[in-house]
Amino acid sequence: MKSISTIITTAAALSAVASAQTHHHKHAHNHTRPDSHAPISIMGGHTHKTGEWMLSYRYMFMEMDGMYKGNDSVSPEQIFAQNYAVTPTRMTMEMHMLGVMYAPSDRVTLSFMLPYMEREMDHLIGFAPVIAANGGSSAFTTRSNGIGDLRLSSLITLLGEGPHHLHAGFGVSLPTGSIGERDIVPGPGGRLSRQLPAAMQPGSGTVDLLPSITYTYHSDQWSAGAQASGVYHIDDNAHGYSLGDSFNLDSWVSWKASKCLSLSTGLSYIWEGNLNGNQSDVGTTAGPRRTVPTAFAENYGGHRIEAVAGVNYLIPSWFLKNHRLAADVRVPLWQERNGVGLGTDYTLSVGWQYAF
Ligand SMILES: [Cu+2]
Repeated sequence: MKSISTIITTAAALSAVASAQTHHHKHAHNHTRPDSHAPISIMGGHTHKTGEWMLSYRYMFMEMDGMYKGNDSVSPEQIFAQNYAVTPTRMTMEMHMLGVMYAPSDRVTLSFMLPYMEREMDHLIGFAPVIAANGGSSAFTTRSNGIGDLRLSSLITLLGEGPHHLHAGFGVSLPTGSIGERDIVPGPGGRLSRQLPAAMQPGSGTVDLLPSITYTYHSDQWSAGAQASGVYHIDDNAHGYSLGDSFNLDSWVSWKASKCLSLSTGLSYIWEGNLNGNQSDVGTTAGPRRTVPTAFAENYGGHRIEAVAGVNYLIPSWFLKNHRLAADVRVPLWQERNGVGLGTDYTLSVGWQYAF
């Protein structure tokens, strides 16, 4: 027993020395508090010190439920009354995202993120010939999954002294995700494999620019941050369209509840433009009717204000020391759609991060 307790004491002492050296080397102020990272759904919210690496995994689940026209929730019958044969009723999007960050210097942090996307969309049919072609059922679901678009960015620290930190992000999204996913979709001609609309495709099909700017402030018990970020699609893709450009404004306040736990709340504004161009391989007519709102560019985009609540946890024990676990949930307080489209219900994000 004596020798076991000696080993434990020695191991604990070595671990304490090792972690003290690590802290000294890695600038203790940055990664030793839970709120040194933004809420987990915000990308590029922190930078690293020279030589640091970070690995991360994020899982995001977004649910969209019910159709909107402008600010108003509308029924499937109201969509059919606008001459559509089919309407979406619900959609879920899941994202698994692997990330690597590396800082060649205190001023520059590089980041690499690769998502895997899974989407599912439920529909109702309001046009008798399509219901007949669907074996008499007025409901169907389409699914897609696959690798999404690879994002490469560099974050440049503009101000890194004292409690204030300001960094700019210059990123590019490369079209590694598919835009040719198909599934069985009923139409007047029967249940056939058809090209899915842009809303269901894992990729954008375009090279996109991802600019951002992030400010954070840290006091002893509190911190706050704000980030403006955008996605700019340079050109049209091989299916004749580009997704709408988008702009996000995120803000958050975090309270350091303990050395390892912080709670945050915030507000975000999310703006997304119309789809540009026509989706060349998506059908637009079902007899005298229009097919489905997602086949038409004017039904993409909109804007919303979301409330965010999150938790960051920095594991304090020496076995998983400095591994981070975080979660946040986003709920729209207000939303407006361009044309007619699914409203956002909520988004849940959870993640693991480890810097070394
Ligand atoms: Cu990081």
